[in-house]
Amino acid sequence: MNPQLVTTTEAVDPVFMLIFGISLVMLVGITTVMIYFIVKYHHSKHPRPTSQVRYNVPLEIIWTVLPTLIVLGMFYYGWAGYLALRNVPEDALTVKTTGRMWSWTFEYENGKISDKLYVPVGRPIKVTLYSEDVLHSFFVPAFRVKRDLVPGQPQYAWFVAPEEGSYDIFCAEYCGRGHSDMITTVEAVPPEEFQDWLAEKPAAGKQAQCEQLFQKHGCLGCHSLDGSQKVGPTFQGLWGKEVRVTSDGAERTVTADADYIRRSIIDPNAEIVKGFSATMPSFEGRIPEDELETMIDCFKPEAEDGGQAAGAQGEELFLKEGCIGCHSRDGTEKTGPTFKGLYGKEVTIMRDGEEMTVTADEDYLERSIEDPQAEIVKGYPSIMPDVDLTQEQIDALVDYIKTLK
Ligand code: HEC
Ligand code: HEC
Ligand SMILES: [Cu+2]
Repeated sequence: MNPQLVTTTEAVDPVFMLIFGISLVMLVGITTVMIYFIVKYHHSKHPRPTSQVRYNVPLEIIWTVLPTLIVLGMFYYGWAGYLALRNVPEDALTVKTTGRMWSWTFEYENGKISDKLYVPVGRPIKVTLYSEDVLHSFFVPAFRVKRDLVPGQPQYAWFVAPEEGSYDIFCAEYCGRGHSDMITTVEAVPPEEFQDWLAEKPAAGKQAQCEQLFQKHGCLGCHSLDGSQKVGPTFQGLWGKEVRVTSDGAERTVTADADYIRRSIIDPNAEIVKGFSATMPSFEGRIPEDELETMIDCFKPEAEDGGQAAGAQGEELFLKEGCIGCHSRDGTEKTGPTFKGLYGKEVTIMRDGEEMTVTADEDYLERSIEDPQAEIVKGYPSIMPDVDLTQEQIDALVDYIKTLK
């Protein structure tokens, strides 16, 4: 048998059916014979033992050899199936999988990190399994794959997704309070789509999105992002600037805040920037409201001064350091509070045994990450680990949390 020709499902299912079938025949057969004997040799029909048979050689041989063959047969198929599970096909794609309380992260050969296991359909995938804390177990029922993660002892498993789809991944080893949150999926996609996904830069964050948005609505024909002069003023450094404008024939100074920028886009001719002519068309009704809000956000300095790169780094850390195991980004409750809308929120905490309310500003977020036990959010257990991070990493995480509105 060449184990490399089968998938994990093909390796496991026949063995399972064989053993299950034999067990079923045994159960039914033995029970039937047992009931038959109970009736036939009942005490009421045979008050005294009458049999004089002492031994029966052919019978002894049959019931020794037959079960031995059956058991050896089960062993053989089981062993062959096991080999198929342990021999990873040579063209397998390796994905480093880390389990920790209570999340999974997947790291690809090019460094891309994800919280879902994206795989191309039809290609064998080797997952190398690492645990950062306690025992976990990587379990994908659809592919009959289950392997324990042992701290300090790398493990592996492999599988092939034969069809597109989303397949559950569970942790099959009880690992504490958030164990049931340790779920994610294998996302099997066509190979081309997988390549595109793999090549996508996580750093293509807000800045690229903003540029795309400005491009889409044609703003960059008249405005630059780099300070150079075009038909209109540059967008660089606009946020918070004092701008001289003419409105209703009178000149005055306004501060370029969100309101001003919104007015400038919706009703550009109400206030004309000094030194420019009223050539900007109105975009009223031409930009959907959500895009308009994103666009106004794009003027905020983080979008320009590299803070966004830190945000992308923050997202990577959020996945890599396992914050995602206890904190959601979409408002769902996990073991810890969600990060959605956290920045700027009023949080009730316990500090030195006293209850108080603080505002979740940068300082607070930084303290929460640096010294998680000093202030405990009310209603939550004080189980957040003290993760070893550099100042730069903490800043990146704080920046990232700020973007989760
Ligand atoms: C046809 C050229 C043109 C296009 C297209 C254009 N603008 Fe303008 N924009 C101008 C000019 C000229 C001014 C300066 C005069 C004024 O205030 O109307 C200006 C002013 C502004 C201002 C105020 C700038 C300041 O320094 O105070 C903002 C903000 C702005 N535009 C945003 C946008 C956005 C966003 C888009 C795309 C949705 C856009 N513009 C598309 C020409 C244009
Ligand atoms: C094992 C689960 C767990 C992990 C992993 C974890 N946290 Fe927490 N975190 C918690 C819990 C529980 C709380 C609430 C209790 C407290 O304040 O300590 C919390 C609180 C916080 C708070 C304050 C939240 C608020 O609503 O005020 C921040 C910020 C935070 N964590 C950041 C992080 C970051 C960043 C990481 C990743 C480096 C991380 N946490 C990893 C469990 C976790
Ligand atoms: Cu687990």
